Amino acid sequence: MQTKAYFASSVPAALEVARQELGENALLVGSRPSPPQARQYGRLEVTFAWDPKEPPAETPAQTNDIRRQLSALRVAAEHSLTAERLRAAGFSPDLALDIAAGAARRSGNPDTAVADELTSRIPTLPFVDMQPGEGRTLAFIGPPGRGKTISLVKIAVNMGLARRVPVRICCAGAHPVGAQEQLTRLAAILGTPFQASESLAGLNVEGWKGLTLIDTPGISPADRDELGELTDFFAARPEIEKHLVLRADASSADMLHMVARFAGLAPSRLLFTGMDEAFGAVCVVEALIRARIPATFAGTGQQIPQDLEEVNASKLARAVWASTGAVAQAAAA
Ligand SMILES: Nc1nc2c(ncn2[C@@H]2O[C@H](COP(=O)(O)OP(=O)(O)O)[C@@H](O)[C@H]2O)c(=O)[nH]1
Ligand SMILES: [Mg+2]
Repeated sequence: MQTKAYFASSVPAALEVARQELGENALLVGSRPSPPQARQYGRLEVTFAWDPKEPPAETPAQTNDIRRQLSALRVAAEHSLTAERLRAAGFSPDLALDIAAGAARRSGNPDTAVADELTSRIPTLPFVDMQPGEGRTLAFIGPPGRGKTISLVKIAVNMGLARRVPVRICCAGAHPVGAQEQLTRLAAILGTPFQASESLAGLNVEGWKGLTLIDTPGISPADRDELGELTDFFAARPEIEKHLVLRADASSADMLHMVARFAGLAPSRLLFTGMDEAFGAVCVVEALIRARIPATFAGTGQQIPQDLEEVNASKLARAVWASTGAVAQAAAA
């Protein structure tokens, strides 16, 4: 036990200060008139005994301060856990931190906050139903062998023929041997008009009421002339919706490299095929967020026409966030 004296105008006033400073168990041990030299501080000298081992009670202001600090610590811990979980699942460290910071600014359930944050960052655009008499042209561009032709045929069936929208298929440029024949056969099976042209310049895409789908040759880094020809063709026809077709099982760095390579064609959409073969969709989501080019369709298998999905940002975000939990559990096991 220790003692401490307070100068105050009354015993209750001294008790209030002593309880705040020394704790609720401060014990009044005596009071007497203050000596003359201390009278200016209070009429009474009141002495309390207290046990220094008992922590002093916090003032309401201190309690609020501690609560605020605890809540800030909790948010910071949550933030770094989220960032670590996103990073471990394959997001790049800076994007993982950025998403975690955005999620921390959202109120409510932390899991929902991350999914909502991801949803708000994934650019998507729905396929707007075709109106009677409307003409719309979609072109499929990208490197060879990523699924341009197969996606075109899936879209022809699902967005065109199945909805009684007239479809026309065009194929232009120097396609590899057999590719044009494959598309000619597919168009014949679907019963759609088919136009093939050696050069893009010879392609007449105007004046069709319905869906026009253009297959373009796969462009490799060496195909500078073809890329130039495509660039000129699309620059003169800005109304054409250009889907850059990429594989979902590539790394996000590869995807973004392709986006940069085809930037001259100003792709209006990214279309990922092989979602069925990819290990999760983290790379797809990172590429979409970084490229800021929306997705409308995704390929989910080799079956025509059923293996085509319309991309839903919320569904994709929730699937990706749930998959990061599985990665974290596997790492902990
Ligand atoms: N598993 C899977 N394979 C796909 C998908 N889309 C396309 N493919 C396959 O990818 C290969 C190349 O497709 P193709 O349309 O000819 O590519 P293109 O050269 O870009 O026109 C073919 O074997 C397709 O069956 C998909 O969503 N999932
Ligand atoms: Mg092809």
